[in-house]
Amino acid sequence: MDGVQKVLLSLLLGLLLVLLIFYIQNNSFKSNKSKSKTPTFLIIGSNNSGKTSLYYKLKSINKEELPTSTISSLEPNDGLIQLPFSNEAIQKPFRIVDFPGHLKYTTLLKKLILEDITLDNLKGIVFVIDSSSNSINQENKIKNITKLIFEILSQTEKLPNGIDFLFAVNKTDLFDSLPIHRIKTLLQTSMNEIIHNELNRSGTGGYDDDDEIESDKDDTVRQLWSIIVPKDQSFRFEMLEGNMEFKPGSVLKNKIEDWENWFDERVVNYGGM
Ligand SMILES: Nc1nc2c(ncn2[C@@H]2O[C@H](COP(=O)(O)OP(=O)(O)OP(=O)(O)O)[C@@H](O)[C@H]2O)c(=O)[nH]1
Ligand SMILES: [Mg+2]
Repeated sequence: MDGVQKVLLSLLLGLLLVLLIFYIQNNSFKSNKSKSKTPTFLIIGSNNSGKTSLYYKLKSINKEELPTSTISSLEPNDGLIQLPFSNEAIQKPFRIVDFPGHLKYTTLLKKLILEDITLDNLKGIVFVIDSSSNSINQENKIKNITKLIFEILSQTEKLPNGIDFLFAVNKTDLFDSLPIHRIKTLLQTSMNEIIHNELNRSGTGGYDDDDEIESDKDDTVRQLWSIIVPKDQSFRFEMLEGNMEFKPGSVLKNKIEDWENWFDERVVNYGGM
């Protein structure tokens, strides 16, 4: 092969490579685009609460195979489930995403909600909580849970009807599992603290409306919360636009009927059947 042939051959290979990259990018863009139009349910919550176990359990209702065990997730699990569970004849595909629990991923989670799933397609959020007192009593546990709830509600409550949450109080099979009303009260008290700290900071949008310069983003969030929680009142989940349901269960013991029903109700309400 002479020099000219070698140059021509490398040019040809280069061109093929460019075409291949273009083809792959184009196709993955298309599949992302169609995925992001699918109505979606999101599973979030602190780490080790049982999110991935629930994700696979829900998939197994659709007769998909369960993995024998889960490890702490570093990446989201992103798939499809057929809903409603209770009526196979009218099932349609819904996207379901299990997002890892570490607080350090919160910015990524917000990006996923706002830019990938989009609030329009988000049909509900399952917030999984490990109900064992062993877990709840860990230092800063409740605070970390409510920080995440606060961050996500600060986005979802911007919608006129908010987004519905299912607080899936998991691991009720454990002997030290706390009753659901106790968990709800702990979360409510902690949320109240976060909200009032936020609103009493000086700046615009909160209760103490002075003209210090604050970022616009902070101001909108504070304005939103000042409308949700009237001055001198304590936060209650019932004040939110989205429907907030607390339901006990256990993925391990297969006690997830209440949670299945919650999905089915959302799907019927969604009207997309
Ligand atoms: N006792 C009990 N254990 C459970 C239950 N559900 C899940 N687990 C266990 O809890 C551990 C954590 O479960 P995962 O599903 O991996 O938790 P995760 O929320 O996905 O955790 P990260 O990915 O780290 O955020 C595993 O050992 C599960 O077997 C339950 O209902 N009861
Ligand atoms: Mg996981």
